[in-house]
Amino acid sequence: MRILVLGGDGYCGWATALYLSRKGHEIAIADNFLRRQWDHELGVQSLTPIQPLSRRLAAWQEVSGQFIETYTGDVADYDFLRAAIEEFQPEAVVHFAEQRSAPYSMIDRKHAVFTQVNNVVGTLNVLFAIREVVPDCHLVKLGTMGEYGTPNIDIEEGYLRVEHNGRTDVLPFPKQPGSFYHLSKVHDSHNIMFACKIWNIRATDLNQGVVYGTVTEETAMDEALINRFDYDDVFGTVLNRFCAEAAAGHPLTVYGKGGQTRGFLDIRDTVRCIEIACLNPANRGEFRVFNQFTEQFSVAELAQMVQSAAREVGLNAEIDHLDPPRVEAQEHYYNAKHSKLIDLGLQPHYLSESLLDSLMNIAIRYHDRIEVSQFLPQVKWREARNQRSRRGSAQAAVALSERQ
Ligand code: NAD
Ligand code: USQ
Repeated sequence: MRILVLGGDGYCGWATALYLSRKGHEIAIADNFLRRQWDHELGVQSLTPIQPLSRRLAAWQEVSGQFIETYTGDVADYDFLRAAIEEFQPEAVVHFAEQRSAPYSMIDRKHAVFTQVNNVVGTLNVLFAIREVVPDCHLVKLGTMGEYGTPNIDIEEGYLRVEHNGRTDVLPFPKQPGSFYHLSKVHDSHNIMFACKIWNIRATDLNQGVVYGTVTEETAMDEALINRFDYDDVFGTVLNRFCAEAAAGHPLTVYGKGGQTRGFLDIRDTVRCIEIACLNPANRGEFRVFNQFTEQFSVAELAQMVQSAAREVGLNAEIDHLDPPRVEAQEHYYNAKHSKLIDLGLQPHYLSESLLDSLMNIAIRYHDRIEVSQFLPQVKWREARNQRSRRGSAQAAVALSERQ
């Protein structure tokens, strides 16, 4: 297939582009390197030493013999996106190109506005470009499990059968997102659903859980292909952070009681889920939703698992319960369905089997690059101004000022 990967220089996008390329698909990446700019803005860097995209792609061509096309530009710039889609003529567009950090979106007004404009306008542009240029193309859009929040009932895959005053209907599952970032995904979902209905577009919304791990078969083929590993308080996700903390001898930073339960998946399953979605497209006019995760854990369970894994390699990891920086339920019911991708052939990797290889050992290998000042959470949901905001205003990223 001809597959355009928007956001292909990022964490999920890079692993996906290589995986699909190795499978023989014709791949193009579009990215404007905003993610790399956010590292500069925040004064942080990936634990792993990632290479510039051009060097990554040259290394990929050398080890695999496969060429990946690139389009450098902003998905929120319609002329750029339309031209890229016109030239590449994709059969599927995989859309990763959004600002994906909840804490980043909660830094201050500027970052909240930026996140929603970048994400919502980008997705609207993708929808319009598909409609105008490649109406049969399948949109595979990365959503998030966080769109649902933590309701006191089972979470279904996208839709809920509701009985009300003697009548029944199947309606979008209620959304209770927990940050301006997660809200941007809800807005996207509504826009995509509407576009499918009015323009007969085909789309799959992949409500993905928290992704962990760095290593895929492809990124392991050469050091220059290494994927990013974020561990800072803004972009680092919980498991990466716990492993980096253990490797640096810092206590594991559980926010509050640690009963927060989420869906998780290995990055090797992310890339396979994308392939499954591309190979089994939604029908014209269909807005399909899959819950993309393989296991659910509470934050406290994860801390204990990391503590045990650390012990196996001779590290002593303490567990700290910090004042919760976010506004979220710390103890709650959580049971989210996730059978549709399994039914289509996903064979999950489990955390108990990959915690050491794909996370802890990577954290240990690069522990010299860890900055312990990046561990404590600096963005607080209820504070009007916080440390990240003060730093941000001193080193404002070009992109932020351009969009407002
Ligand atoms: P990432 O930040 O590593 O990658 C996103 C990429 O998109 C970056 O390379 C960035 O430069 C690019 N980008 C952002 N805005 C752009 C724009 N306007 N134009 C062009 N390029 C742009 O993020 P990720 O972790 O790879 O996440 C990818 C997608 O998956 C996001 O939509 C995210 O919401 C979703 N997701 C991620 C996770 C996770 O745990 N990482 C979990 C669930 C869902
Ligand atoms: N947490 C801690 N300690 C930490 C970091 C996080 O206790 O040091 C807690 C958070 O409070 C939260 C949970 O761990 O309850 C998950 O936080 P996270 O930062 O790992 O993930 P989250 O903010 O939810 O966002 C990540 C990705 C986002 C994606 C989302 C999937 O950054 O792009 O959409 O996971 S989901 O969680 O299903 O919404």
